[in-house]
Amino acid sequence: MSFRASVLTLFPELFPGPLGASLAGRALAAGLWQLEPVDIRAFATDRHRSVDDTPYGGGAGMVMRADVVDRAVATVADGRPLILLSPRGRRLDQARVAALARGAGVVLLAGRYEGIDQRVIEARGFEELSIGDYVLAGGELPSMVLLDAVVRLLPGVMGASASAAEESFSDGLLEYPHYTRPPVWEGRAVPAVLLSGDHAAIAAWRRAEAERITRERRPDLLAAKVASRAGAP
Ligand code: 9D3
Repeated sequence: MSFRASVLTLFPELFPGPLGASLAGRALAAGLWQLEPVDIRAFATDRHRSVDDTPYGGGAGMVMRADVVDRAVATVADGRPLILLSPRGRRLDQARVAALARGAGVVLLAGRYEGIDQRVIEARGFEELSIGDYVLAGGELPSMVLLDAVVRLLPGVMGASASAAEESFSDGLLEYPHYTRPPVWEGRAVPAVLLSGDHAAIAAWRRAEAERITRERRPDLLAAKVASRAGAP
């Protein structure tokens, strides 16, 4: 009944990889989610276990076969969202991550080669998601990125205080700067307000810093905030 992630891949041995360590790894061991790598090559039928072929119309590279991919999908499809990690997908964002975390799980298809036969994408209704505008060798690392982002939001994975901090951060600003001991390091002092004990002044300073950093680095986030608010703080 816990969140179930099936990952269809030609490299099942890459999993759990980093998802077996730290927060996601502890949650996996605790049964808060399940990870099921599915070896696409197990669904090849010919002597050479081929999963790819040359593209109709010509061109560079190889294309993953619709029939082989579809047989792999059929063994796990149960109504969970079907997601193809793809450089031409819509960009993954925190809103999609949060929506996925509220559901029963995901079926992720990690592509290799130039791409996947379009017919299986359409026939199964795959949603295509990218993790950013740079070129990777395949969809396995993006699958892990998506799962890392989703798993930390599952009930019981983060502590209550971290979850509360998460909600207050979801106001669309980048984070304010953090400091800990020592109070002076290599001639650099911690901002005095943080040592003042004045909690209202500290909250105001952090807010102002978060806004300054967001304005300098990600003005698009501020624009999105202005566009989305109807008299909110
Ligand atoms: C020359 C055309 N290439 C598209 C930019 C082909 C191509 C390159 C790399 C096809 C697949 C890949 C492998 N990448 C992914 O599968 C992938 C990915 C990525 O490369 N960047 C960001 N997000 C993602 S999600 C899956």
